[in-house]
Amino acid sequence: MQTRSGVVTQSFHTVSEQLHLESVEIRLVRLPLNEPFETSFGRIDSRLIFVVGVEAGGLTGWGEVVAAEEPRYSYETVGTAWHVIRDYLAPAVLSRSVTDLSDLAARFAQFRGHNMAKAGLELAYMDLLARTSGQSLTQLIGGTLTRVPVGVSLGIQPEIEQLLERVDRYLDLGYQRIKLKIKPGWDVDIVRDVRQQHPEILLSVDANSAYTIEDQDHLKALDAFGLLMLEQPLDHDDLIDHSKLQSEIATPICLDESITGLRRAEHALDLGSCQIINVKIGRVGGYSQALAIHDLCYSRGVPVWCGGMLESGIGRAHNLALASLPGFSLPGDISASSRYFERDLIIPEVLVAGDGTVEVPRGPGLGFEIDLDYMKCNTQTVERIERNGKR
Ligand code: OSB
Ligand code: MG
Repeated sequence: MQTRSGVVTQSFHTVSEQLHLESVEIRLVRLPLNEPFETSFGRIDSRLIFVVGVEAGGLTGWGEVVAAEEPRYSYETVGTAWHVIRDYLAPAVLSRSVTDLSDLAARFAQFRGHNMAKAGLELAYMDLLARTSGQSLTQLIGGTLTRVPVGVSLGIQPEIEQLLERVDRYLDLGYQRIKLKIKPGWDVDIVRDVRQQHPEILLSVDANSAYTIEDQDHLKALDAFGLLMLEQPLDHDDLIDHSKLQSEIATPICLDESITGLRRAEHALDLGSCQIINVKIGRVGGYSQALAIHDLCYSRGVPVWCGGMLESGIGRAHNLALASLPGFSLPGDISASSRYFERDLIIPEVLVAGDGTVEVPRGPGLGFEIDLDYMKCNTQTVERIERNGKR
């Protein structure tokens, strides 16, 4: 059977169910964070979760738009996604039956950018498609792993003591890899301290674009600590300077922000801008692009892993399905629900086992129940776009 790019697994193209979508529901749900999360671009105390629901034939598919409230990680925000889904993407989905994922992606491709908005609808569509055909998402996309290895992303702390305490805490919980957020002034020294305490662990750092190529010598100092990778040190849209930096340092560069789709991934690999890719379904515009990037990297032997965006359980469940593909050979940023939220939007919550793995759900669709009561009682805004153009 012809596979997606001649490489991987079973083809989900065989699942062809014409889906006559009746409505798209968009909803903003405020969830408090257990503790503030700080990166090189700022600190947040709660998460405004953007939930997307699509309906057909009495079933609902669920997705999540991972955009933040402020345009820092990306130019997209919950506000821009709301506008783009309500006014452009939802009408495009509702205008006529959807044949398959590539039909959906082709309709979205006429609109430039806004990948997180597009991904939110693709996720909901794929959950619905899986439920309609009585499969789990992992089955639908050709996942092979039944449990996926996970790591944790630790934000910038006021003092090194707090960071060391959190490293110990998450290692005790079993997490297989520790990722430290870094920025100028919170980098080489803290990495040295963590490495001294834990000489053997898988350790990586993520700069979220906090440096420039002028910082090359400073970043080279990280080579002393045997890091698994240095994630996105330079500009969010840069491939050229990353290529220069990679030729000067030994630590493998992993790109996150810079990889906005398949073409960018190809260019990054061709230019030698990175050795590893962080795949986020939201950043690349949905399953169609995420699967294609996975296939490209798998065929070239480039490791990929599944990134996170402080998703609720809905986005987290989709990440688990994605991370079950065979090319996801490094631990993902897929932590337990309780790492961020007191109570999640899904039942049961996502749990990390003592061996640092999470079970890939096998039930229909995303494999979790949605906690509708909790979702409704935390909803700030909700709007329904219907097939006949009514709102
Ligand atoms: O750069 O990977 C990132 C969170 C929000 C925005 C960007 C990033 C992150 C994380 C946290 O690192 C990953 C997670 O645990 O969801
Ligand atoms: Mg990152």
